[in-house]
Amino acid sequence: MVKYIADSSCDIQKLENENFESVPLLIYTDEWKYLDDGSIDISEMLDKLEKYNGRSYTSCPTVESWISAFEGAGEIYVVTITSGLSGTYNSALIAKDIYLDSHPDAKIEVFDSLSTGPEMKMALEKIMELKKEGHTFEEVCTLTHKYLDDVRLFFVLSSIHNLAQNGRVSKVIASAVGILGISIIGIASEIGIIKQISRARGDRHVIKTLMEQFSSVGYNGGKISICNVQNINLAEKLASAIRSKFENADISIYPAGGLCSYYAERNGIIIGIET
Ligand code: X90
Repeated sequence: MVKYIADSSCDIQKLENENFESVPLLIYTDEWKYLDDGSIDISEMLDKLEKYNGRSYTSCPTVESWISAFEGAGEIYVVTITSGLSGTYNSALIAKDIYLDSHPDAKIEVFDSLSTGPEMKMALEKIMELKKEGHTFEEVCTLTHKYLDDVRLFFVLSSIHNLAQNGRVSKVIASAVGILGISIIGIASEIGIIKQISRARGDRHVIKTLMEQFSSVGYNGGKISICNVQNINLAEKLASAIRSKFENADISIYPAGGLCSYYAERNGIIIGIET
């Protein structure tokens, strides 16, 4: 059996393919915890966190949870959140070694997305498409690594409180926390960490900046995936700006799951684009 697996930072609990499985990360405080398995009421979680004065944290999927997702499969494709910010990729590699000990004929590839959310979803869709076209395991691996090189991830955040609290942004970026009304625009860097590229005030300015960025990385009407944390409005405004230049662009808009909602915070959007 073939299996397609991602950690829950890919925002998707179900894909068209029934052999897809999401492996949850954990979001927690000293008092409660949320397993990011699709059961989180995002709006409630955000409210609760915004009112909470203590610290909050996340942790990567356990090795056991990866292994139980692999169970029964002989050909396995795993896409993880960036190894630059999370231990998730490593825990998947450990699970792979353990699984191969007891299933020596299995084939497993773990893709480090050096990114998150939409880029992971796009990689999974690519893998499924390549399998449908009849490619071998080795070909799917090569072509997917190449695809990941060509997809770019952008984000717009109006708070980086949780990223800063958990040491996932540099001190320089963290010093901007709380400047009201300013959004931070950034990208996943080549080594899979957060890189700020601009700041903007107001949706119009945000969209103008993004459109300039997209053309500077060579966007030419390809596929775009936009996940949003309770900000469908900005996602749709961006989609219509893109469509006004590229009429037939294939754009999907969907809500962020638990992990990305926690880090991108309310009003954040994360965008994957094919270049
Ligand atoms: O292992 C863990 O506990 C998970 C840590 C995840 C840390 C970062 C998640 C960022 C999610 C923020 C905008 C996009 C960032 C681009 C990443 C290179 C969303």
